Amino acid sequence: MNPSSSRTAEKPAAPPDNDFFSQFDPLVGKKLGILNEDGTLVAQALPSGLDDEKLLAAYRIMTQARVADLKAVSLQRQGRLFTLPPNMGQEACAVGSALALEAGDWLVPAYRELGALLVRGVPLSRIYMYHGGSEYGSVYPPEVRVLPPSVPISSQLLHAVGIGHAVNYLGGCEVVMTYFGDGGTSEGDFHEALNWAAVFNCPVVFFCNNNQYAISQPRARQTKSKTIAQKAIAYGMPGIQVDGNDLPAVYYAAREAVNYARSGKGPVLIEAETYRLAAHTTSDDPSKYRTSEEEEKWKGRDPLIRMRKYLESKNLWNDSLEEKEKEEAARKADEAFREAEAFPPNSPDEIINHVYEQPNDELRKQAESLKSFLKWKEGR
Ligand SMILES: Cc1ncc(C[n+]2csc(CCOP(=O)(O)OP(=O)(O)O)c2C)c(N)n1
Repeated sequence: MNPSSSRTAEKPAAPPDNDFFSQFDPLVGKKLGILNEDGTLVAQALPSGLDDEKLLAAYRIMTQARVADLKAVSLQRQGRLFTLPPNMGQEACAVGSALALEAGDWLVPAYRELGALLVRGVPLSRIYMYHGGSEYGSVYPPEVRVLPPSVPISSQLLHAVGIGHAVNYLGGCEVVMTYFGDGGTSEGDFHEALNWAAVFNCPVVFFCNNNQYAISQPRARQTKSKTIAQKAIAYGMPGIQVDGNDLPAVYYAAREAVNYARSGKGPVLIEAETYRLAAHTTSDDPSKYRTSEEEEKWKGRDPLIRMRKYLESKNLWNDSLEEKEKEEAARKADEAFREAEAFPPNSPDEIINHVYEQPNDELRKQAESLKSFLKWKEGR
């Protein structure tokens, strides 16, 4: 699934106002759901466009993301990668949303969207390189139209709106999908981005991974709003809450949002309710702020288990296919890491090279300070 850079998507006719989104009043908090936790269907049918082939492809990428993520955490524990943010539990959000994009659309991630990057064709080796401290890990093939991960919270939303604005200016028909967490909604950048996108009708889908925590801060400490989706009302755009552990539901919400944005009607805010099953980063200890009861409850809602149960009920999957898929995913992850290992971390002098045309005094000072720290560390 490697999108080409050609503008393949046609600008469709504008749908009637809010026909899809008006079913999901974000103030009431009625969530879009398609698969129950036991893998049975909530409604009679899956949304159109989700045929067996697409569901299997989605499950395979979710599996690849899970296996690659667990491997990354293990490599970090061995000291072979640096601090990283695990994705476990959020695979349906990442994969379901990215699958709704067309070739030529743009994806502007935060740092917990491994599955979305894989959908777009970002090589896994680049992701490992990034976590291994090599700047080459941020260089993606241009045709995937994915920006590098963004760690400054919500700053990427403004970049996404900038791209959306450029699309309008150039008369294009691409859509931009951008990601952030529940904590990201407390940043000024979030409000500026949504406001600008709405005022100027930018074709941007704002995808909030509401994983219940911003490091140790629970969602209740970010906002007094009943839902995050309802913030859309203030900016004058549709907002929808979706079960983020339900791949078909995420895909459906994202596809409707992408169609809406592409038709020239402007941005949409999606709040996907999910849970990060692992720590915030490999430097975090969630037992300090979460109960094991809460973690167990969410483990039962694991998006991979739910999809697997559904696929098995349709005779599309079984234990032997599962085993083979995991082996293949592990083989690909091993190969990607071997490739990444050939790219060592950049030196302090190298990392300041591309901030400005020429490094300024402040950057040189920072590089010197990092060099003395590394020297001290080596001598310990
Ligand atoms: C502008 C900025 N402020 C603070 C931080 C430190 N920080 C890193 S992750 C994080 C929490 C983000 O939580 P959320 O947006 O919910 O995303 P999640 O990590 O849960 O996916 C914070 C405060 C940062 N990276 N950038």
